[in-house]
Amino acid sequence: MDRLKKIFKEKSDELKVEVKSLLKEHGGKKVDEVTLRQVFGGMRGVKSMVWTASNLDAEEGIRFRGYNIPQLREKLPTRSNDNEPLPEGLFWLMLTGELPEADDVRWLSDEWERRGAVPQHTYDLLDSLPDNTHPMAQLSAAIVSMESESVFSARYAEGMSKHDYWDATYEDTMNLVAKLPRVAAYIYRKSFYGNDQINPDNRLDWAGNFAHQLGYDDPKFRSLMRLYLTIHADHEGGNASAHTTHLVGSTLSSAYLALASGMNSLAGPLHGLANQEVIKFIFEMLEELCTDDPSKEQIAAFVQKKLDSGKVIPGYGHAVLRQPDPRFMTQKGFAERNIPDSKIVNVVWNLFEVVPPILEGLGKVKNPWPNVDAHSGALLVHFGLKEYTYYTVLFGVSRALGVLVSLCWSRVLGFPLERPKSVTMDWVREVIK
Ligand code: HAX
Repeated sequence: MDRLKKIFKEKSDELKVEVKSLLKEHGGKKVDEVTLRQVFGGMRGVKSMVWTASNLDAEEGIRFRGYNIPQLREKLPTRSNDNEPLPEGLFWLMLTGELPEADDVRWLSDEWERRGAVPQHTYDLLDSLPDNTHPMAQLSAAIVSMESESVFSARYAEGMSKHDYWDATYEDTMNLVAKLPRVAAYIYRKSFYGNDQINPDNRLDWAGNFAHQLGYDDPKFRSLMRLYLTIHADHEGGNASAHTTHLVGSTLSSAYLALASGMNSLAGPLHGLANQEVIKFIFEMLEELCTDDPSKEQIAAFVQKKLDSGKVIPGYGHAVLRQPDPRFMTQKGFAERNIPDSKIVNVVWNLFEVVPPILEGLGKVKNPWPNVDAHSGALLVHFGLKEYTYYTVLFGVSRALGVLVSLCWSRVLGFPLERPKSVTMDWVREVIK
């Protein structure tokens, strides 16, 4: 058993005992009440699942196993000559609850490198798709095609005991995370560089190697990828991509099928696709105003025009957060440290000043502040990655870390098939009488 799996097993054995006795003694305890508004309103805030990897506070933002992003930047191992955390370290932390040592992270980089080969039929499938297939649709199709390699599905077909589900899911998770950057980079080079593919560089870490295979070898871009793939990894369990992965996984679909479903969910413009919509919005604004340095007054007028035409301002608002997203602020910090004079980044910072008061003025937007997607595109554009239809794939590669860790935990804790209750309008009319 490998070193990470061993720690995960030990931790999960402890937690299993705790959960069993907790449910035996307190299983009937009420933890929430549901209002009619929540029933009609996308189940906002309804407490309905356990998610060990991270927790989201409306005011404070995300904490991964208790650590906020500034603490992660301080405590997770880094690559020499870089200050940004390695996503390998976050994966280790989310799975075990323990901060890894530098040597643990090196081991994990090597392990993912060892498991990274992508089946030829996945490349063939991608090659067969029309050029106008959205990169997120390509990612989803590629993940489904790799299901042929699922350890879970193979062992299940052979009659695996339910006590071994966690082990097979761990194997699928490690293999999938290892393969994702190669598949994602293949999609990028195929879609935008005439299928001129770049071989991995085995001396690099997971994120650095991804940057390299995309075709970007600027050390600052590698550094950005390490930070980017860390901060997008998880946002507790209720967001659409996490919840979708959880729901599909609860049917005992393999990690491949569950993750592909989560990616389909991430591909919606109210969720992960907002990162492409933000930069599209900015490009459109700059083109219309015929400047790359619009004034705040010009930006305000453009934002107002969008709102008047019945559109949302992408990158602003959140279902849970009620403050500027710490993931936005972290990216802002990266830009201030590394590329303070970038014009496109400056536009993002001006939007940050202009948009919140306008949204507040509408009187209905619960959170007028920027979310993670408001900043990421401008950083990518600065380094030359301008093909914005690809942006959500980057988000997806990162999000896989959190949702797959949680799938491992769901399997080891034996979470059952998810099946909430729906109601009819007749029931609603009856209940309010
Ligand atoms: N621009 C304009 N109107 C907005 C708005 C925005 N950015 N955010 C919210 N509103 C509107 C809603 O459309 C809603 O209007 P109606 O009552 O007329 O339907 C009203 O304000 C109340 O919405 P809310 O309760 O504040 O927000 P929700 O929890 O319903 O929705 C969303 C949260 C993120 C979907 C929403 O803020 C939005 O559409 N934002 C723009 C898209 C975006 O940035 N999505 C990414 C979110 C983060 C994420 O998941 N990243 O992956």
